[in-house]
Amino acid sequence: MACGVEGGANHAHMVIISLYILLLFFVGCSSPNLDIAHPLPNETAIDESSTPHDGDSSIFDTKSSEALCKPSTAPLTNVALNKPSQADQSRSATENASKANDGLSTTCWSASDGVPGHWWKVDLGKSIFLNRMTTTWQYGGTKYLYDIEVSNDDIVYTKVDMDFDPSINSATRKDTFPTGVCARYVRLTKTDSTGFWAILYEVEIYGRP
Ligand SMILES: [Ca+2]
Repeated sequence: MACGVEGGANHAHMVIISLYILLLFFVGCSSPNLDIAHPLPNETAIDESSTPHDGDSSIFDTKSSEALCKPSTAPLTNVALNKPSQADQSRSATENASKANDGLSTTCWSASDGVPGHWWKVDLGKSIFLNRMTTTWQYGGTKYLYDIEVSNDDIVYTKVDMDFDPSINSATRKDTFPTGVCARYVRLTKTDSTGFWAILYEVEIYGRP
């Protein structure tokens, strides 16, 4: 099922969304790469306390990583594909967390508003050295900001200083992990206060299983 458009709180927003829906009718909802100007809903105060942060930096310790992750020469693989995933909320049963890593570009996970702090996470099943990840959002050109955190126990998460270009003008973003990041769980938290909803069509995480 194709993903819906964002909801809105005011009349002007609804009118413009209606126009957008008409546009979708003509171009198809399965085109998340469209760079479409979009109205900003009323901004909501940022609640940084709800954003998961901090953690144990030992996840990047060489000895700890070697104990958890085995070096592998296997081809880089999307190790997140169809793995168990969760989110802090979902807009509907058809736009739940699993839709962000089901391998389908037409399905998505959607939060139910544009408040920053909504998160999505995946259990890779075992600790793996991670290489890079790709996230495909609903819109391009809106400069989504998000934190990437990793964990090996799903309790203590460590924010990763990812290498990405914040000015990239595309719905699909590519982030590279620093060398030696060994993790089983990856959590993505949307942090910007633009008002755009956290709507992820697909998350691909590449490592050598
Ligand atoms: Ca999908």
